[in-house]
Amino acid sequence: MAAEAVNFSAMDDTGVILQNPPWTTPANRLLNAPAAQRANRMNPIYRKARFLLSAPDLRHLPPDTGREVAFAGRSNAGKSSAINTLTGQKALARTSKTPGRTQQINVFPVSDQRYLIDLPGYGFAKLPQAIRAHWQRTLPEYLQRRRSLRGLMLIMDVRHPLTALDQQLLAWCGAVGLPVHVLLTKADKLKQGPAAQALRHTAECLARDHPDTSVQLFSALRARGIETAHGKLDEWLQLETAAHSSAAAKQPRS
Ligand SMILES: Nc1nc2c(ncn2[C@@H]2O[C@H](COP(=O)(O)OP(=O)(O)OP(=O)(O)O)[C@@H](O)[C@H]2O)c(=O)[nH]1
Ligand SMILES: [Mg+2]
Repeated sequence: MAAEAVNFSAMDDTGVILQNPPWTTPANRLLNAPAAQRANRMNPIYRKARFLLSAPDLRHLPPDTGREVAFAGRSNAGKSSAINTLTGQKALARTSKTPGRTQQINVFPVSDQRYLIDLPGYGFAKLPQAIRAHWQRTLPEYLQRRRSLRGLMLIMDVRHPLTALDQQLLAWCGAVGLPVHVLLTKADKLKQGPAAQALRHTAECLARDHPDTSVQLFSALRARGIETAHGKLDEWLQLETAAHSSAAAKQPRS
């Protein structure tokens, strides 16, 4: 897609997508309402999230009967921090300055049969080879087999988006028809101009190669972009609010 085809008046001061630029999916139109309407859609249920279990492999996950959204991305990108910010809890998921902190699949129920899943990161060369090999096998298997998985939050550092491993993950998701929403996180590390430029560049690449993928800026540290991300989670988890009744009618993944 040509760069000039992308409408970048489509960002508010937090850099989230407000209109219907070419890379948004029909479902993303839920995110495009005025601020007051979006506030009504905010679902307090996320604050009730709690820790359930850490699964070393897929066999230890809860029964595959509910709905779940997984947070994936490179080691240290900010997956666990994003879960904490989106649930309004400081230490629900364990975070660390050192890459490779999350090494198991951590499961956080937000309500009955509705889960947030914190995945181990990829791309950290210093992890023991056996651990990396195990995860390289387990991640595609999880994406392919897990029926409860309704969407993937792909967390990318806004300063280093779309690495080769991120592209591989996007390709796997595309192959199994799994919807992806990208959080370009650590947006607080960039000034507004460079952050908007990173959003535009990422959106253009996604529009070209993965047209059903949506993207927004996010900061766990400054709690920016929460409403938009909650909108996506509400939709995928079918967390009922009056404003989301149309999204709840969407077909489950087949
Ligand atoms: N400035 C800033 N720092 C962040 C943000 N999100 C996460 N961090 C920091 O980035 C580091 C890694 O965060 P984590 O949430 O542990 O990252 P992760 O992706 O879960 O890492 P692994 O579990 O090792 O794969 C920590 O030092 C966080 O404080 C953010 O939005 N802004
Ligand atoms: Mg983590």
